[in-house]
Amino acid sequence: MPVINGDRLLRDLETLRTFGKCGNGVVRQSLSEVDMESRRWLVERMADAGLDARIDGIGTVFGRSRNPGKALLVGSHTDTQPTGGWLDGTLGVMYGLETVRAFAESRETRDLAVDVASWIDEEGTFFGLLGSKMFCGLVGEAELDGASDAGGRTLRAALRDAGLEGSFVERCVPDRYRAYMEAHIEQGPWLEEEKRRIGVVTGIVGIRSLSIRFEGQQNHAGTTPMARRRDAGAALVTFASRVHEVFASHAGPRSVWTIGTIRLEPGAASIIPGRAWLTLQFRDADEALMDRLGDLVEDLVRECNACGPVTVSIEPAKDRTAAALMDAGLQRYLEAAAERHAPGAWMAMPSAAVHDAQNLAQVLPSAMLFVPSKDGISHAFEEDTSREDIVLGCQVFADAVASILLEGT
Ligand code: HGY
Ligand code: MN
Ligand code: MN
Repeated sequence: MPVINGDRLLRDLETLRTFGKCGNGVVRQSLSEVDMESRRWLVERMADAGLDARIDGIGTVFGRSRNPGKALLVGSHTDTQPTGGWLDGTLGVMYGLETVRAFAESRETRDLAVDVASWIDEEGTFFGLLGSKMFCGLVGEAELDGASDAGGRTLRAALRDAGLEGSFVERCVPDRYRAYMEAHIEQGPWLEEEKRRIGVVTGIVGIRSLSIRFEGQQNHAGTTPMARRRDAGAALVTFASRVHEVFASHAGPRSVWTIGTIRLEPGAASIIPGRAWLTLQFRDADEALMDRLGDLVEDLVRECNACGPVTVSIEPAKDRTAAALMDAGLQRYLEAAAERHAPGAWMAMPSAAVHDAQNLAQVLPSAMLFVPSKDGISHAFEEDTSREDIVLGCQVFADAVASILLEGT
């Protein structure tokens, strides 16, 4: 079986980390200059590994194998949250590259075909899980026309500035592939708490993100009597506390919800906010339950509008991705490889984070492997994984990929 080169893997992960390095973390949001620099570097590394590599028209870096036969597609992402960790996404892309190189160095695997992708904008700077949704035909051009970042810069303008406008966009040709596999850091505490080193993912949660808008009247914070105010900020705070009350009594055991951004306009201590917005994101493996939570949000909007004096509305959902189960057959290959390299130190587990694999699962048999996150921390500069776990995870991953492609050859 192929033997991965741990030093080479770690060296490339550390080099990729330098693009947007900020303390121990990384700031490398989709289509930023530093993101495009990192994508050009990744194209070179893929080409060095013998792949036909390019950045496609939406920003995804795609490396296609020249080898014959059914291929296995490996991917993840290299864009980050506004303040992100160095391994979120990058681990899975570099596992794919290292798998290609290790396969080339082994007589048994050198003719196997493995394509590697770094899907653009998994983190939703413009549009959540954008690259994998485009590849799988899950998003239309009209939705992209409305996509913009937090500062109001449109996706179209960012693609134009990056020189990508009008370039060919990679689309999935299902017949080419045996399966899709993605490795990722767990981003939670469970592997560490259970003293396991490998996670085999059983399923991935769905996600909904809503933007709630509050329209009141900007006015003087001193001269405006309380009874005459239309304070958008006060309405937002009331709404937010009602969300936590109502969701807590209707959510499921694995439901999570987050009010991650709040904006008051104009945002000055002596001015009553005339407008306000909050983003409400919720997740669960049960789509019907998420539909019910969405209905509860609409009930709360009606409740707030009934008592006034601020007008509340829901702006079109920014990100919506369905929950997905991972392929049972592929999980067996990951379990067998984990048992070979980490006997008794692995476990099957759900993913509470969303991943590109849940889009690929709509068009290909798909599976995921997790490695532990130190202290369960992610989406923060403190995100880290031990070097030993990073290298072990890659060997297990490459082993499983080889078994899948060699089966039946
Ligand atoms: O939010 C998530 O689950 C992913 O890390 N973007
Ligand atoms: Mn992330
Ligand atoms: Mn990620």
